[in-house]
Amino acid sequence: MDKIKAFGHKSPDTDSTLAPIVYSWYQKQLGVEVIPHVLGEPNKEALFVLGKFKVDKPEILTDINPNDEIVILDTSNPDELPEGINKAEILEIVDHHKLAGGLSTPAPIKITVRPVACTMTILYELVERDGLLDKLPNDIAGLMLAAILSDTLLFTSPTTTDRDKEVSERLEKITGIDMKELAEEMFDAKSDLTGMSASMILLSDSKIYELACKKVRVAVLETTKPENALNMKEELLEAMVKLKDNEDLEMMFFFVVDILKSESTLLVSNEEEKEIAAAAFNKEFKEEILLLPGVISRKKQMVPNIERAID
Ligand SMILES: [Mn+2]
Repeated sequence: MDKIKAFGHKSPDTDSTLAPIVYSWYQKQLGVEVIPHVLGEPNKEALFVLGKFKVDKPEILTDINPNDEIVILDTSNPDELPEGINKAEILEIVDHHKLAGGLSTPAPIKITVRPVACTMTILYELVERDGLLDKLPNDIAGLMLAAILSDTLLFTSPTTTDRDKEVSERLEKITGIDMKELAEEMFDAKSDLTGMSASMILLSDSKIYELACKKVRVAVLETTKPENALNMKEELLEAMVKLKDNEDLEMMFFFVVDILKSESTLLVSNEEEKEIAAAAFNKEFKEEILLLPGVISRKKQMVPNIERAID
């Protein structure tokens, strides 16, 4: 029989790249063999973390076969998963996002969705529940800590809960790693745009939503050096127009998030988007740019505000 495959969402970020590895370690302790996968090339931050803890990059999953047994992590949204996902045999979902609907299974499955900032916080709770904390190896604990730091932007994101902080502190003790130092190294890795085209930048952390019946892409670049991206403004705007055309999108919003200042700069490429964004955040544009102090979370701030404005 084929082995169980675990993976996160498309355009894998640090959580979606590393959670399958941690989940596979966890299942191995329970006597179940699970192979970690990713649905695309991980971002630079995730690759940095894999290198730092000397862990192999999960294999890239290209397609899903109808009888594959799969575990879905860090999403439950079919738009962020391969086509044909409902034909596979979904065994389990572990996630920390809102329920988008659309997945269906012929029989009951295990679903763990908790309102925390990162899949790893939930995986830690499952490992703890099953009495496996003593067995947690340093590298696996390090991956968990790194993903929480990434999803919470070192606890500055409004998605952060007390639970994420508590778990991080325990992981810091287990690994002996200074989490501020680790976060700094990760954010530096993520801010390096060398070798990336405008469209790669737009797609590296990017999700498509159906907002008030409109197909909208909300792309984010978390960085400590926003000027690296903003210097490419013209190319980025051009690439946004092309992407909307290719993907039949009605709108696209690109937020360059300054991790250190906890603010974002929003780029949009037409008048309609400008109006929506100005209404969403109650601010005026200067050129094609809108500066948004305090706006750093796609899930809690960007998407709900845009959705309200479109509506
Ligand atoms: Mn996540």
